[in-house]
Amino acid sequence: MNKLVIIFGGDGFCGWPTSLYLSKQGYDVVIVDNLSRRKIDEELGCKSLTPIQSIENRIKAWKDVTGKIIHFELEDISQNYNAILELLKKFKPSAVVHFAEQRAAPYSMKSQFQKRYTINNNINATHNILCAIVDSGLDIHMIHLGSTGVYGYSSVGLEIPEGYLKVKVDVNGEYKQMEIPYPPHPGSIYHLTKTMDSLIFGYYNKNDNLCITDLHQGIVWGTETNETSIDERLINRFDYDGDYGTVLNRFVMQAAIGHPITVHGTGGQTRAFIHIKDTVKCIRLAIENPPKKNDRVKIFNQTTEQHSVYELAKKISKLSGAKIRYFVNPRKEDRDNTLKVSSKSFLKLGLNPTKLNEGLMNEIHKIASKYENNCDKSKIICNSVWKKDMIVDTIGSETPIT
Ligand code: NAD
Ligand code: USQ
Repeated sequence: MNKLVIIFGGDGFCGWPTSLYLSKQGYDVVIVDNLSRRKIDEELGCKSLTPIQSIENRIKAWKDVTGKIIHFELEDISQNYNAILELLKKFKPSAVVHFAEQRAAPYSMKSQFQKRYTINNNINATHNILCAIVDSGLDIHMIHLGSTGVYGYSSVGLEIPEGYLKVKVDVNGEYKQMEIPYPPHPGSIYHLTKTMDSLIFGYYNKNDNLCITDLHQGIVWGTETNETSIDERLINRFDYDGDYGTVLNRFVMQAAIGHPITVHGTGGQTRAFIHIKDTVKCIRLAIENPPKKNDRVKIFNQTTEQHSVYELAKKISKLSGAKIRYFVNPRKEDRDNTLKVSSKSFLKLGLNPTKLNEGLMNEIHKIASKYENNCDKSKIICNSVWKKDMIVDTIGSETPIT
C-alpha cells in the first residue's frame, strides 16, 4: 500500500485536522475541496468563531512548521467528474477519504433551495467518486464519513450494531436467520443523503467489488487536535450558529460568552459523540485496516459515548454557572429516546477513547472566550424548522417544553 491519500473535503471541520494528522503520520496528502463551506458562511452571514486562515495560508503554515507539503486542488466533486478521474489517475492514491458533503441537518431543512442543494451535492459527490474509482481501473479503498443518525434513535433497548442486523425471518413457519443492513431511519434531508449513500456503496461493492468503509460517526465535539494547535494559522473552524453549530460545542461556547444554554424541547434526546482527536485517529485506523477484497461494505460505528442533551446542559451549567433555557424544538424528532451504540471495531483496533471530561470542556471554553468577539449573538438561536408550520422560538422558557 502506498501512503498517498486524497482527502475530499479536507478544508472542513473534520477534514482539516485529519489532513494534518495523516501528513504528520507520514502520509502524502492531497486535499480536494470546493470551499463551499466557506461560501455557506457568507450565505448565512456568519463565520467560524475561530479565525480560520485561507486554505493557501493553512498549507503554507503547515510547511513552515513541519516542512511537510500538502497538495490542494480546488474542485467541486459533485459537478466535475473528469477532474476526479484525472486526479485519481495522476496521484494513484491507495485510499480516498470522503468528507465532502453538506453536513448540517438544520441547514438541509431551511427551504427548498437547501434541500435540493444537499441532495444534489451529497449524492452526486458520493456517486462521482465511486464511478471514477471504477473508471480509473485502480485499486482504491474508499472511506466515507457517514452518521450514526442513519439508524434513527430507537428506544427498544437494542445496542445498535455496526451496520448489519441479525434477524430471524418466518419462512413457511420456520424461523431462519439472516443478516441485513440495519433499517435506515433518517430524520432530516441531510441524514436522508447518508442513508442513500449506503445504498450506493452496497451497489458498487456488489457490482464492481469496490473496497469501501463507511464510518457511522456520532456528533463530533472539541475543536483542536495536537496538530491544529501547533500554530494559530492552523486553527480549526468552530461552528456555533443555529445551523452548523453542534450541540456540545454550542453549549460550552454559550456558557463561555454568557448566553443561556439552548436546550430544544425537554433535552431528553440522546445522541452519540466522539472527540475530534479520536475522529482523526479513527480515520487512520480505517485506512490501515481495509476490508479484504470481495468483502461486503465494512461499517464502523465511529463514536465513543452517548449522552442526553439535558445531561450535557446540566454538566456544563454546573461547571460554568450558565443558565439553562428550553426552546420549542425546531426539529421533528422524538422528545426523548435512549441510545446504545456498539463501537467494538475501533476499540479492537486499539482506539483509546477520549471521553467527555472537564479538562476538555475547559479547553473549548477557553477557545470560545478567547474569540468571543467574533460571535454574532443573533446567529445563536436555531431558526431552521423541519416543517413550515413550526414556530421559531427566540425567547425560550425556564422549564422543559414537552
Ligand atoms: P464541513 O462542512 O466542515 O466540511 C465539509 C467540507 O467538504 C467543506 O470544506 C466543504 O467545502 C467540502 N465540500 C462540500 N461539498 C463539496 C463538493 N461538492 N466538492 C468539494 N468539496 C466539497 O463538515 P465536517 O463537520 O467536517 O463533516 C465532514 C463529514 O463528516 C461530512 O460528510 C459529515 O456528514 C460527516 N460527519 C460530521 C459530523 C460532525 O459532527 N461534524 C458528525 C458525523 C459525521
Ligand atoms: N440541540 C439542542 N440545542 C441546540 C442544538 C441542538 O437541544 O442548541 C439538539 C437537537 O435538537 C438534537 C441534538 O441536539 O436533538 C443534536 O443536534 P446537533 O445539531 O448537535 O447534531 P445533528 O443535527 O444530529 O448533526 C450532527 C452533525 C452531522 C452528523 C450528526 C451525527 O452536524 O453532520 O451526521 O451530528 S448524529 O447525531 O449521530 O446523526
